[in-house]
Amino acid sequence: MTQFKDNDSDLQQVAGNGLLHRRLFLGRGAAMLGGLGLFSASASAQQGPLQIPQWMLEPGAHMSGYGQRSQYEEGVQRIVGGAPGVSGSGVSFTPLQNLHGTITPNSLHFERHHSGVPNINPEEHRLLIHGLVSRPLVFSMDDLMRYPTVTRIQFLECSGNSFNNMLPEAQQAPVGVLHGLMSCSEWTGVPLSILMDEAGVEPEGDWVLAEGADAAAMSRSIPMEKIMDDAIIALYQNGERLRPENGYPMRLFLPGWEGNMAVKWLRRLKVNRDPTMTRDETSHYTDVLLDGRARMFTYPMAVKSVITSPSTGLNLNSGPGIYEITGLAWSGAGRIRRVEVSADGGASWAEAAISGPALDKSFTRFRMAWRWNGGPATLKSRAIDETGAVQPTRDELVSIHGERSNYHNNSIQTWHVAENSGEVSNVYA
Ligand SMILES: Nc1nc2c(c(=O)[nH]1)N[C@H]1C(S)=C(S)[C@@H](COP(=O)(O)O)O[C@H]1N2
Ligand SMILES: [Mo]
Repeated sequence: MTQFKDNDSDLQQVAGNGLLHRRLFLGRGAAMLGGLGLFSASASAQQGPLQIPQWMLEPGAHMSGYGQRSQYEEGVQRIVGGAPGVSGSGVSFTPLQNLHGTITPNSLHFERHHSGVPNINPEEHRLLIHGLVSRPLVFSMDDLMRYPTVTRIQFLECSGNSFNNMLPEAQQAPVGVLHGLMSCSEWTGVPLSILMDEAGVEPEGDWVLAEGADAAAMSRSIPMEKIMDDAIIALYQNGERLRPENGYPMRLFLPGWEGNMAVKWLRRLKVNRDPTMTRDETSHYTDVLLDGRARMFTYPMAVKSVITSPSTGLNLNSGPGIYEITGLAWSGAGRIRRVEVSADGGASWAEAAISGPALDKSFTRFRMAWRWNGGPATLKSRAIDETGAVQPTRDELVSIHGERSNYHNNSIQTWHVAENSGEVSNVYA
């Protein structure tokens, strides 16, 4: 937890329970805090001259062919889940509590596999486009690498993300376990519209079956409109080739749509008249409604945000003072227009500062300065996207879906800060 020394009585409170104006995180605002000495709470120069540390007494390690993080950071790990006794099927969560900024390092991208990670030799891998096309095509990796590519920074979120918060009792787990089935990367790949145009889609070809080369042969039906709009065959993730666990050597990437449709290890695209009704779009990834029926084909991930710090385990243990509240906001419908934060359980809200340009269908980092007075506090964030859609409360979502729906939970996360101890817990409120 970042804490600033609170010695400025002019910091303007803009909403209940100590929320301060977002200008403290805009432009030269932070420099103003620095000038007031607010950052230097623990950096006093009392200890005398700097010592010469061990690592200055001899040359350091040689260059290396492939970089590794510091040994002191090895504790930052994906949190690996999965059903007992089932090999290869399950999830691993991105440790959002350890990450800042908006890009997820490839090694920490969340994982969801239905039958493990295949070890694919790219020389032998082929992508077939067939069905209602005038010219079926088969691509080797080399063939595909000759096509033009596009590069975009976009999130990927499993529609099962935040399922923990649909359980009857609020779980006390790190924010990564509660919301870490999502990540954000720079994806580079070939626009699928180019390949489809080359194959020549028949007029009645309204759907595309996408199939993976894993043992699950996981497959989904994608509307042709999305395929021709912004779908890509992703080859690179944050500048390097995809990791095996994220679909090497190629995956389908559908900006803003539920993660399940981003078929990894892509081997086949079949153009059809209708959706195929595969196992993954009928038995799973449907939304149970109050009357017991299930809604299929909920594609875009709705507007959402979460405060990543403070959060469970990231307690306010330096006592009362000024803290940074920070988190992520994103929407499958486009850009984030605004993020609001509340410290009094939703009674009042203040606008957070947004870092950098809010990119389309991408993680957007928000920050808010907060003066914690040591009393109890209830923190929430609420995102609004460029379509005007507002993130719902858990109660609002439950009134539509009941509590039996595991998917598409975009409701507001609430953190409770305990009086005095500053311990943070997950609550439903
Ligand atoms: N072939 C194949 N594609 C797949 C899956 C899979 O198990 N097999 N899992 C899907 C699910 S449910 C999600 S949420 C995303 C996860 O992508 P990631 O593991 O790269 O995070 O991939 C999707 N694509
Ligand atoms: Mo998923």
